[in-house]
Amino acid sequence: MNTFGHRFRFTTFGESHGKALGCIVDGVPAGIRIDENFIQEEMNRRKPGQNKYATARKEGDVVEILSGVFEGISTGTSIAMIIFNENQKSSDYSNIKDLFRPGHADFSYFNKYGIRDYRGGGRSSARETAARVAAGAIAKLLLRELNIDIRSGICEINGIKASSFNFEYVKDSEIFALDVTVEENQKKAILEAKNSHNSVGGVALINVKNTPIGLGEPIYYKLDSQIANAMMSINAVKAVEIGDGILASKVLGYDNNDQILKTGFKTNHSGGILGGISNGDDINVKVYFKATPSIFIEQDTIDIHGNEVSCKLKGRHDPCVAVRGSVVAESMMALVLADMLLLNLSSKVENIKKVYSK
Ligand code: FMN
Repeated sequence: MNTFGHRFRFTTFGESHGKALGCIVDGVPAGIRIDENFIQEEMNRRKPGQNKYATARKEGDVVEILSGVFEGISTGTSIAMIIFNENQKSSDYSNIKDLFRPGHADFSYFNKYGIRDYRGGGRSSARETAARVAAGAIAKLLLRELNIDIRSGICEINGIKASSFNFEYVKDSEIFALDVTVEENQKKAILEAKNSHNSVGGVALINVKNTPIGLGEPIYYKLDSQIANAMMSINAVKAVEIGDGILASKVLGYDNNDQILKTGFKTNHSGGILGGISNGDDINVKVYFKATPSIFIEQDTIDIHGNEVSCKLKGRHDPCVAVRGSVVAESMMALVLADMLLLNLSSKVENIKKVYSK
């Protein structure tokens, strides 16, 4: 299944070492200014090869719009975008073509489909997330019309936690750190792991400002359930917390409830979502990424014939996927919210009358 969303939906295609990746975004309302520079800036935030904390694979990640936009404005038809792969090195994978890399999707893909594209993991590679960022940029352009702002940053690397969150600082940080006071130690943790041929995990925080009240479609398309679904669909994501998340199960009701005043909620433990519907407060979500599976330490595995073999990987890899993953999480948040905005339009008859009554 390669499609996500109901009213604002996108489909991605392409493999890590194939000719191109891309997406088709359907349900985009007509009349949105499609700022191609903005789409490219979003791609550039995610793209690899930018510093020593990311994979050395160099990709331009230039997006070409094929349809759905006329003279810079969305036409209401499907927007197709394509990103050509430029820097594949399939030879890095020839020595592992018959074996299953630990921590990767190789074993499960091969057992499910009986065939696998071993070059960089094929479709299971996080290269696919480039297409999501392109689709997410279109969603963000819609959200922008309503002044809904999504930001993200890294709040934890290898257990080293941020104690304050400065989303402005993220833009200046090579690892998108939210807290300058722990940034150096977080960077050190990444480089130490990288230099010892290992990898680290991390946590991204996604924050949404100015969310309208009412987004989310109970019962089976609740906002929090779809955010969790969207985030868990990102490669290497192993857990998602909405608001206080796990902490909410450890404190007393009085301490967890967000009491309400005329001026708004006194606190925001819920992360801006109650009963699966946005309550107008900031949406806060933490996304937990595991340590990069491709490491350069020898590991045990089996090959496609069931023989035990030793796995020695080559290639270029992110030592901490949470960093670039945070941009993907931001895009997925935009895509969920765009879908929820459109779905919510039919929640009341008054809304329908506003459009159709003469
Ligand atoms: N895994 C690697 O082994 N090397 C990488 O360079 C790499 N880059 C990634 C970049 C991003 C932005 C993301 C989100 C993930 C990346 N991953 C990388 C993670 C793998 O794609 C992922 O762990 C693998 O496909 C197995 O899937 P699972 O961890 O979701 O079970």
